[in-house]
Amino acid sequence: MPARPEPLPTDGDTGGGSAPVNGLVPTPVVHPGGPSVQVGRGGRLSLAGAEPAAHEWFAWAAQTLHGLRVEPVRAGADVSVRVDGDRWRPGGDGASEEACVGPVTGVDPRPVPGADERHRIGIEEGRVAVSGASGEAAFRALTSLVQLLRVDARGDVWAPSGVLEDGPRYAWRGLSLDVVRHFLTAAEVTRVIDLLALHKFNVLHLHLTDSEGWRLESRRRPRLTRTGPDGEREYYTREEFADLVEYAALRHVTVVPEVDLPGHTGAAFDAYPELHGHVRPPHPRVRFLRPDVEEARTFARDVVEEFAELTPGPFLHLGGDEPFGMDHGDYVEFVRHTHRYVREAGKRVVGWQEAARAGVLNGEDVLQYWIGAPDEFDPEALKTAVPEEFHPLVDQAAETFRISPGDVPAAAGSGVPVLLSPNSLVYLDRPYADAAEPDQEADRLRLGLPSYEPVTVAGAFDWDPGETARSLAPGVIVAGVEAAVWGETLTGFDDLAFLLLPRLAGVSEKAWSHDPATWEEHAALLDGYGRFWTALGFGAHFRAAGAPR
Ligand code: TNX
Repeated sequence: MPARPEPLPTDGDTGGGSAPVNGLVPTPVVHPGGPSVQVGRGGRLSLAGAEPAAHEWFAWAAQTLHGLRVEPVRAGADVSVRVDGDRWRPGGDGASEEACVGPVTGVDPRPVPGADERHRIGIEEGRVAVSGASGEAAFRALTSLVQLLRVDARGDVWAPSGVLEDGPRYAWRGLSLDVVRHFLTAAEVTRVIDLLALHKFNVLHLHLTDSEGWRLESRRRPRLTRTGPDGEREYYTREEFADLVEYAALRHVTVVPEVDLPGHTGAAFDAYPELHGHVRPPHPRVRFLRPDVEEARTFARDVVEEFAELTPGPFLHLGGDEPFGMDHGDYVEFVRHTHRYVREAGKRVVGWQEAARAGVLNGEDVLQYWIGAPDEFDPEALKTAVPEEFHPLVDQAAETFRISPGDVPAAAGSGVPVLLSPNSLVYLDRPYADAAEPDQEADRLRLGLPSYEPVTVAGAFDWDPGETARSLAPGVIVAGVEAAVWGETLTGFDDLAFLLLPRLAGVSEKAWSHDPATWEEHAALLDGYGRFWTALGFGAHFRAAGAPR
C-alpha cells in the first residue's frame, strides 16, 4: 500500500472521512511522527492476538469512533494489527526508545495489582505491531491506536508511521462521580466509563451516598433507597451495580465505591431515624453518625460490609469529609471505628483529607487531598445568606477548612499515600471562567458550584502533580491523580458533559503523561477530540472551546 503524503485528510477534503486528531490526550512518551501509511482498506481492519476484552474494546471503539469494521483474521489474509506481548521488555530488547518510558509510581488500585501498562506500537505500511508487557498494556496500546486512525472517503484506513512508546506516570488515575445530587442511570455511567477508558483513566470512584440520597440497594437497610417523584428508580440494584463493575473492569477501570460517613448522612437519618439513638441533633438538618450511639455504629458496619461485598477492588472509600457540627473527638472516634470495619471487611481505606485527623490511616490506605483553596470558604459571606441559627455551624465549618493545611503533612508523616484532587484544579464542578460559544453561555453561567471562584480551562491545566505534592508537605507519597465532579447544579447528562469536557482530558494528561503537553499543545488537540466525545455519547454539549476565543 502506498505511503500517503502529509497533510492528513480532513472532513473537508475527504467528503466525510473521519477528521484527524494529530496527537493523543494523554500524550505518549514517544510519538509515531512519520508520514501516514495505509493500514486497512474498505472500511475494515483485522486484529490478531489481543485478549478477548481488548479485542472487543478495539472493535467497538473503531466502529464507534470511525465506523470501521474489525474483522477476524482469515487464513492467508493480511493482518493489519498484530498484538504480540512477548516482544516487549521494559528497558529494551535493543530498541533504544524503550528505556524512555519510566516506571509507574503511586498506589495500584486494581483488583489484581502489578500488571505493567507500558507498551509499544510500531506502525508501518500495511502492518501495525502492538506489544506490551501485559494484557492491560495491549489494551492501552489499542486505545491509542484507535485514536490515531483516520479513514478517508474511500474507506482506506491510515495511521502515522513510526513507533509509539508509552506507559503511565501514576498508577491511580481516577474520576470521582457524584451520582447522588443528580442521579445518573447505569447506562449514563457506562458512557462515562467509556470516556475514562478513552483517556486511559483506571478508577471510577462512585460517590453513592449523601444527605440527598442513597444510590445503592441495601439488603440490610432496604429503606435507604427510594424512587423518584415519578416513580422511577433512582438507585442501582445490586445486580445493576455488579454489571457496572464488570463493564468497567472490561475497560480496565476499577470501581471504588464510597459510602460517605459520618457526615453527609442525612438520607440515612431520613430512612432510619433510630440512628439518632438517644441524642438530639444540633439542628434537624445537621446530622451525623455518633460513635456513642450503638445503632449508628452497627449501621456503619452493615453498610461497609455490603459495599465491600460488591467491590472486587482492594479499596473502599469511607468518605469522612465535612463533618459539620460534629465534635472533633466524636469525629476521630467514628472514623477509627469505620476504618476498622473496612479493614475487617477485607478492604483498604480511602478517606477524604479530613480523615487524616483521626490518625488511624497508614501506608496501606489512601488519603484524598481535596481542599485546594481553603481560603475560598468565606464564613462571613455565608452568614449573610443563612439564618442566624446556623451561624455557629458556619464558624465550625470555617474551622475545619482553617486547619485543613495540616491534613496532608499529618498523612505524609505516617506514610499514608495521598491522592491528588485539589478542588482548585481538578474539581470539574468549578465554574468555567472563560466565555463559551454564545449558545452555551447560559449553561456556563448556570453550571458549577456558585461558591467556587471560576477557573479558565487553561488555568485548570496549569499544574504539575509532583510540584503540588511537594508544596503540601515534604515526603508526600503521591498515590495518583483523581478529578471530581459533583452534581449540585446538574439537571441532566448534557450538563455533566458540559462540566466534564474538555477539562477531564486535561486531567488525564497530568495523571498519565511522563512528559505532559504544554497548554498550547494540549489546547490544539482538544477540538479534534470533540468528534470522539460526541461519538461516545456526549452529544455536542461539552464545552467546545479548548482555548478561549
Ligand atoms: C465538597 S469534596 C464536598 C461535596 C460537595 C463538593 C462540591 C467533598 C469531599 N465534599 O459534598 O459536593 O464540595 O464541589
